[in-house]
Amino acid sequence: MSQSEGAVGTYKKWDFDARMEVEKQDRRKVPKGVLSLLAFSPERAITLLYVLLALAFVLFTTLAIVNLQRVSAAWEALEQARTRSENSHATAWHNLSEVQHALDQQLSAELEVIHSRLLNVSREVENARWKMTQCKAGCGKELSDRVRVLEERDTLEPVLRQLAEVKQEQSRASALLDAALEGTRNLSEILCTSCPAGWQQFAKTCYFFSDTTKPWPSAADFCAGFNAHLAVIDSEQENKFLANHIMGNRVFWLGLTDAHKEGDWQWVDGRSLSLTFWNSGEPNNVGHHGEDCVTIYSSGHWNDATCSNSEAWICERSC
Ligand code: 2F8
Ligand code: CA
Repeated sequence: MSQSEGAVGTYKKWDFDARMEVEKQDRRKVPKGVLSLLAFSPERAITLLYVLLALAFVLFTTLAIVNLQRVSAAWEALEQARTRSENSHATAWHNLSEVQHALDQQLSAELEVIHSRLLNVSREVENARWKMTQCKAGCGKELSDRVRVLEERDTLEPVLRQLAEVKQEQSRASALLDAALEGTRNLSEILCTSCPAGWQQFAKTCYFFSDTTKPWPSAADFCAGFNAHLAVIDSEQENKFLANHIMGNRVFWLGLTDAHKEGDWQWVDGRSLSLTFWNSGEPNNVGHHGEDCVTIYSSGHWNDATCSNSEAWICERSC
């Protein structure tokens, strides 16, 4: 590089640096846009300021209105909530007072019941007290009597229990005996093939129809002499069988009498009278001596007759 070329370069660099410095200083003083606006005229700047003020006013008013609306809505919501709260409070109060009323009623009813029970109890207590004052020696005796009865009952209890057991045993033994007797009877019936001469057989039993007559006691003795007794009737078939062997208007003594007690008819073998074939109007116990012995007609009907009368008779014995 030449010397002149070096001088021009130095000058250019100095000029450029000077301009840069001026620009820097300008930038430091005022913003460029505002300065350019204000730079036109003061009226225009004032107008601009008014516009800005108006805008600020509008913005402020808008914000105020919005806030007012929000406050109003909040107030309304608050009012509604207060109304709801008041309503629910009133409802709750109403319900509560109803419940209280019901409880009051229930309580007073229960109190009345308790009161009446207490009255009863106090009456009973009063009654018992009165009885105690009235009850002196007599009650003591009554009490001791009751205690004695209770003690006796305690003593008797085992004896009664034993007695019941004995009765049970007796009843069992009696049942066994009955069964054994039944077996014996069946056996004797099986073994029974024929009756003595002159005796009639019916259902394993032999019967003797007399040709002569005797008073009832003698007839009974006669039968006993043959290991038999006057006829005892315990079925309709048996009564019919006997009636069929009676001819005409003949009558025969049966083994039935009430000689021991009027009206209490008993068979000679000890069986009680249950099945009867009394003739119409019998037994009538007529005559001076009464009628304590029974005869059977050919019709099969019975009549009470005087025992001392002389009549035919029927003996009976097992085969
Ligand atoms: O001999 C006594 C007898 O007389 C009548 O029978 C024939 C009586 N009968 C009537 O009166 C129906 C029996 O009762 C009486 O025993
Ligand atoms: Ca009679």
